[in-house]
Amino acid sequence: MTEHILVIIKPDGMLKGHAGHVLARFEETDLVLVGGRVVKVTRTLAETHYAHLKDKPFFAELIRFLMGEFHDNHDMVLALVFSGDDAVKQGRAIAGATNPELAEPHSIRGSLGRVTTKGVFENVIHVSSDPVEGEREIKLWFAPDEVAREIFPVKNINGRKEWL
Ligand code: IDP
Ligand code: MG
Repeated sequence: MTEHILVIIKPDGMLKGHAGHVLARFEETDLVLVGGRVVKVTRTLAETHYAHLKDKPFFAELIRFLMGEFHDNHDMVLALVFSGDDAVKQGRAIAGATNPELAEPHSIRGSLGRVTTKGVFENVIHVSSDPVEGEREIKLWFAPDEVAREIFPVKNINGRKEWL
């Protein structure tokens, strides 16, 4: 079934110059790139993106991480939308396990990630973990006009498109 996922090159990946490698890995699949933009990560965006993790002990640190505070204040990330059959399964396989130390050696996180001495997971990319999460995240990070295919229904308000 066709699924849609959000992929983010996180600040550690951006700072270390891994965006091209990540793109190349996704281009080896038959997933279709339908959206891409460099986004400045505000606190609101980071907290909304990770809202479901707000009770985790690492939440405050995670928000600071996504805002680039551990990486030279590099608060610009590359956000991508991919569509295709089993996009979640394919994308998560490319990413590898959440903890880079436990991730498969050839996955992005296994090969390029690390756990810092302070215990922060530098795991290079975010990939939506199910289609519902993918839809929520894509609608958070992208406006309808920023996605090149109409992957979700939109409404027209005064000539402007909004997600339905
Ligand atoms: P995922 O990114 O593989 O989907 P989630 O459980 O959704 O993993 O967690 C979101 C992010 O929170 C992870 O990518 C990682 O940056 C961070 N994180 C998750 N679990 C831990 C942890 O146990 N310690 C530190 N950071 C964590
Ligand atoms: Mg997740």
